Amino acid sequence: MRQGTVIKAYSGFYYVRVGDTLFECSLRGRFRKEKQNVITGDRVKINILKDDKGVIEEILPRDSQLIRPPIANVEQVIIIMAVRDPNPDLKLLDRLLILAQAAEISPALCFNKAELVERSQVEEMAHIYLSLGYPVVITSALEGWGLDDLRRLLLDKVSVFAGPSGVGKSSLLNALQPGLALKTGQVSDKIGRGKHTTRHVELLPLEIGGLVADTPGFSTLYLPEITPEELGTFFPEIQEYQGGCRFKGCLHHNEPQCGVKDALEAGEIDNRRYQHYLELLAEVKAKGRKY
Ligand SMILES: Nc1nc2c(ncn2[C@@H]2O[C@H](COP(=O)(O)OP(=O)(O)O)[C@@H](O)[C@H]2O)c(=O)[nH]1
Ligand SMILES: [Mg+2]
Ligand SMILES: [Zn+2]
Repeated sequence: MRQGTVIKAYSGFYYVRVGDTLFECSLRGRFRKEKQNVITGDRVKINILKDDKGVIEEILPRDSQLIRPPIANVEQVIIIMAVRDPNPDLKLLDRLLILAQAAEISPALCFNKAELVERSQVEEMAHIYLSLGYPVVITSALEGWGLDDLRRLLLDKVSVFAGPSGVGKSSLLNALQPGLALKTGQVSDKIGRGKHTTRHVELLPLEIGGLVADTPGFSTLYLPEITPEELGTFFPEIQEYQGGCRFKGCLHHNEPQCGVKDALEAGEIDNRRYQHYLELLAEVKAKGRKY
């Protein structure tokens, strides 16, 4: 048996990539009986029948799973924002960072359309996230630079792109690998809505090694069921300064003698990030009350 990765599922067949070869596989009947479903990204063991045909014999345990779009074993989310047109939505960016970490998927950031503003302006934004320990790349899909940095991030990993429509996700993939010829300038990101709910997800193999989903990750932006106390664990700067909080379980909001608020006042914590933390905290608390 050979081990491979399901890169798409379509019309009852599963396309499994083993090394550089693609096999069209069916599923052993017992998986259907056991109601074990196979989704894009699953690592499977197959028996090769002949030519490019095979049968999936075994499904290996998943490390992670995105629900919408349904992809297993995603290792990395590349959060993409344009520096202009549309202006970066930093609140959405912070939310996507939390969603990625809560799903145990490593986030990285990409600021695209960087040729549209002064370099110093992009670097200022990049610096905030770099200093928190997140990988950041700065690109222009239009002018074709920063792409090697992006390739280095994607190398040998299973990644999805995330970010608003129009920031250049499809353009970046095309610039990375022109053979992909993905449609750009289209509002094709709204999967799971309207009539196109059955749209299948495909992982695109990169020539450099690595797989990227052809649809953006996280179509739902609701925070998962995390407690107010957990929220802070997804903010590296809160982790860094909460040792200075007087009260155990401090939420760094109205509590006195708070190390995080002290750091904020000292300018050690970015004020906008802290405001986003408070907004997300309110959301998590409101959600908790419903149950
Ligand atoms: N100026 C500029 N425009 C870009 C860049 N990358 C993409 N675009 C344009 O932005 C628009 C949206 O791009 P698209 O790739 O469809 O974005 P998506 O919705 O995130 O997939 C298109 O008109 C692209 O030509 C860039 O680096 N610079
Ligand atoms: Mg697109
Ligand atoms: Zn505190």
